[in-house]
Amino acid sequence: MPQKHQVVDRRSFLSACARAGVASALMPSCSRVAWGQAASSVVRDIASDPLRPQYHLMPQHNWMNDPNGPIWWKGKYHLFYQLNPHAAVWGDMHWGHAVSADMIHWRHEPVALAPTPGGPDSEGCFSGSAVVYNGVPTVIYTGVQNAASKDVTLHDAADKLRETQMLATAADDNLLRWNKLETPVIAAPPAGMAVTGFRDPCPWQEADGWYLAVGSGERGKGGCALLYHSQDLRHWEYLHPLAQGKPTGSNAADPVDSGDMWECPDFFEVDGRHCLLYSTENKVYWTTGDYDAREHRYTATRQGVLDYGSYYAPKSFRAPDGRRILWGWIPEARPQAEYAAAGWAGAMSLPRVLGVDAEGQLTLKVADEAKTLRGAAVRQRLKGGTQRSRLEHLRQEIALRVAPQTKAATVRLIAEGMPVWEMQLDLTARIARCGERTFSLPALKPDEPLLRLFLDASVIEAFAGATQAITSRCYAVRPERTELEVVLAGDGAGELTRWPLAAISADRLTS
Ligand code: DQQ
Repeated sequence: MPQKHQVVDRRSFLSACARAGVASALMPSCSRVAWGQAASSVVRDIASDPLRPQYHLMPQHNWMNDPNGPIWWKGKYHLFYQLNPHAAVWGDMHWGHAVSADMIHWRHEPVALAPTPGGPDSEGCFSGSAVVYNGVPTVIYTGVQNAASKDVTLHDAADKLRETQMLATAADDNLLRWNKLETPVIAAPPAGMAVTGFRDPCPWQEADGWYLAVGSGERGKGGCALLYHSQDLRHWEYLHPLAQGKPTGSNAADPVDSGDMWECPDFFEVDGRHCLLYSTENKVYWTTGDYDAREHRYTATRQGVLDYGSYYAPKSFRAPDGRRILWGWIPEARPQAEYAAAGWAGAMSLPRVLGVDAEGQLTLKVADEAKTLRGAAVRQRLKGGTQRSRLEHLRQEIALRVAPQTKAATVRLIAEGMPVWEMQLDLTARIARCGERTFSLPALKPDEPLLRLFLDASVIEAFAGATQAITSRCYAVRPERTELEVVLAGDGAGELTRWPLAAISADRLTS
C-alpha cells in the first residue's frame, strides 16, 4: 500500500530550514500582522493542487500545526492555530486565527500572536488555550526563547530553548488585537525538577479559583502534566503532577518520541466524567477517570488512543450548547521537500464531539454541522462480493452499514486501477486494519454505521463505530479517476450511503 501513517517529526525540520530563509519577524507584540499575500503564481498553484483539502480548515498557504485556544465569543467560533507565516515548514511559530459561525465555513483573520523580538516568546508563540476572565478573552500560551543552558527546558536534537507560560488579553471583541504581558506568568518549572519540557498550558476554573495543567515530564519518571493554581491567571502556585506517566528508560534525543514528555494536555469534564488527553510518541492518548476536586488529584481508570493515524496535539472547548468539541492537527505524511514545494502543509480536523460512555470509554463523532456540506445522498444496496462506484470528485462522506451476518468487509479507494487506501474490517475477530495500524472494532448500536469516512483530497478521516478513529494521508488519489470499492465476505450484505460534500470556499483556498 502506498498509504503511510506517519506523524511529521516536527523538530527534525525545525529552526534550520524555517529560520534560514526567513528574516526574523520584527513585529510589535500586539499588532495586527497581515500575511497571506502570497505571489499570485503561488496562489494559483495552491488553488489548483488536487491534493489540497477543500473542506478542512487550512491557512491559505504555508504551514499549520496545533489548534490553539478555541473559544466561542460574542456569537462566533474563534480558532487559533500554530502557523509559520513564512514557509510551508515548521518554524517561527505564530498564532494564526480563523473565525466561523458554524465551525465549518471560515474567514481568515490576521495573525493573532507573533513573537516579540527580545521578549520571552522571541523564538516562537507555542501552543496554548483561551478562557474568559473578568469578561475578557485571555490566552495563556508558551513562549520560547534562546537562553543560558541552566534555563533551557526544551532539549531535543534541534532545539535548546527556554519555555515560559505567557498571557495575552483581547483588546477587541473580534479578537484581532491582543495585549501581551511582557513577563511570563510562569517563568520556570517547579524548583529542583529536571523537566523534559514545559509547555502547552491548559487552564480551567473551579470553585476556588483557576487551575492549569502544563505538559511536561521529569527525567527518570516519565511524562506528566503539572498542576498549578491561581486566583487571577497572573500568579500561579505549583501544586503537584495532575497525572504522571511511567519512566521509559529511553535515551531518545527528543523525549516526546519516547513518551517521556507529554505535549498539549487537555483536561475537561464531559458526560459527568473527567478526561485528560495528551500527545506523545506521535500519538494522542485519552484517559478518563476520577478527579478529586478537594485534593485536585486525577486518577485515570481507562485509557486508549484517540486516533490511530495522522492526528496530533488536539485541543477541545465547550460550545455554547454544552458540547465538548475537539480540534486536532492533521500533519502531512510525505517528505518535507514535497510539502514545502507544494506551499501548504497541515490541516485542521473536522470538529469532533466528545463523550464518555457508561464504561468510561471516550466516544467521538463528527459534529452535525458538517452535514451542511452534504449534497444529495447516493445509496447502494450491497451483497457479498465486490462492488465499485466512481467518485465524481474527492470530497465525499461515506457511511457503510452491514447486516449482522457479515463476517468481513474491505473498503478501498482505487486510483487509476490501483488500490491507494484500504481498511479491512474483520467482524468476527472484531479487528480493523488500515495501512500499518490495527485496532479493535467496537460493538455497534442499532443502525449505527460500521464505518464513516470523510474523504477530502489527500485527507481521509475514518471512524469505526462510536469510538475508533484513524486519519490517513493519501497522496495517490486522483480527482475524477478515483473509485470506491467495497468487498463484503460470503453472505454479507449492507448499504453504502455516499454524500458528495461542498467545498467551503469558491477559490479553493478555504477562505
Ligand atoms: N507544537 C507546539 C508545541 C507543542 C507541539 C509548537 C505539539 O507547543 O508541544 O509548534 O505539536
